[in-house]
Amino acid sequence: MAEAGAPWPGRGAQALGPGGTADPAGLVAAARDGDPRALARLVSLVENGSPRLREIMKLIAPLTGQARIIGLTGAPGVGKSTVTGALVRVYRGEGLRVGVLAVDPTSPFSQALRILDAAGFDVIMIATLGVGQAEVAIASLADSTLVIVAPGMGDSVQAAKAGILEIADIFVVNKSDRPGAQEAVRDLRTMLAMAGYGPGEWKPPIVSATAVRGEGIDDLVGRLQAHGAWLGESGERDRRRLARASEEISAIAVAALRERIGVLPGESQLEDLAGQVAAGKLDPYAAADELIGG
Ligand SMILES: Nc1nc2c(ncn2[C@@H]2O[C@H](COP(=O)(O)OP(=O)(O)OP(=O)(O)O)[C@@H](O)[C@H]2O)c(=O)[nH]1
Ligand SMILES: [Mg+2]
Repeated sequence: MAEAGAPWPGRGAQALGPGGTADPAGLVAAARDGDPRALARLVSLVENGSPRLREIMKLIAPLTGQARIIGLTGAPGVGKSTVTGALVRVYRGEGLRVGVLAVDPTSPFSQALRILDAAGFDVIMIATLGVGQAEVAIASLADSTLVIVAPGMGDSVQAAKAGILEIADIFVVNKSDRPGAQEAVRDLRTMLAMAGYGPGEWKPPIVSATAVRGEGIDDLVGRLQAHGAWLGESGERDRRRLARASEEISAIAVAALRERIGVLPGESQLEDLAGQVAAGKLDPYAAADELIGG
């Protein structure tokens, strides 16, 4: 999943021992030095739930929180990849290290994100497709979320329905070379006007772009910079990061509890208790107590 494309020269695989095993501290150091193989190895270790996951997370904790995280979301084909590519070129042109994560919402991408952050990337772009859970997940992880729409696909209307207003920090009307682009901008403007924003609130700007030609990208970069500044001044960055951290802790704690009490289907204790409850031998509250009490 991590296409953490390497903008730096690779330094070989010195952190990798025989059989691809490696000591996490060596891998982290190598990844921070710009070794793409060490980075890929770390990402795959966390994604595959390696027994060394905890050790890795502990090691990288003090190294995280530096990267600027930009989320991109929008219906299939609106131009997420094209916009990502254009932004990556601009940021790399400024000498920044940029990582790109393509998100599969079922995988623990927040941990891959942490790895990239700890590895010293200045900017991390995360993109997904489709409407639904993944978008919300991206918005909760990103500092700035771009909602991309394209004309003639009913996207802006669809966007409003999907509650995308709440997650958008910046709207991008891409494919502005196509008919209907101005209408899409107008629709979004109307929607934003109806939403109403108070003083001190961030009102999502609308950027018109033709990403295939690189048009509108400078404007977008400027808006991203302004949003970044607002995040800092308003205290919103800290609020978002706190919310992200508590979500992460809860998710890990709930998963650990589930594992501990064996709530997964097919686990023997649950099955046994279910049998007793179904047969009227035990009430469900008592059964739940027994499950938790272990
Ligand atoms: N006319 C026009 N086409 C564009 C523009 N930007 C992207 N495209 C084209 O639209 C198609 C889809 O672009 P992608 O960037 O792959 O879109 P995406 O949102 O990443 O698509 P998925 O990942 O499949 O959801 C490609 O053929 C692009 O070349 C644009 O500004 N104008
Ligand atoms: Mg794409």
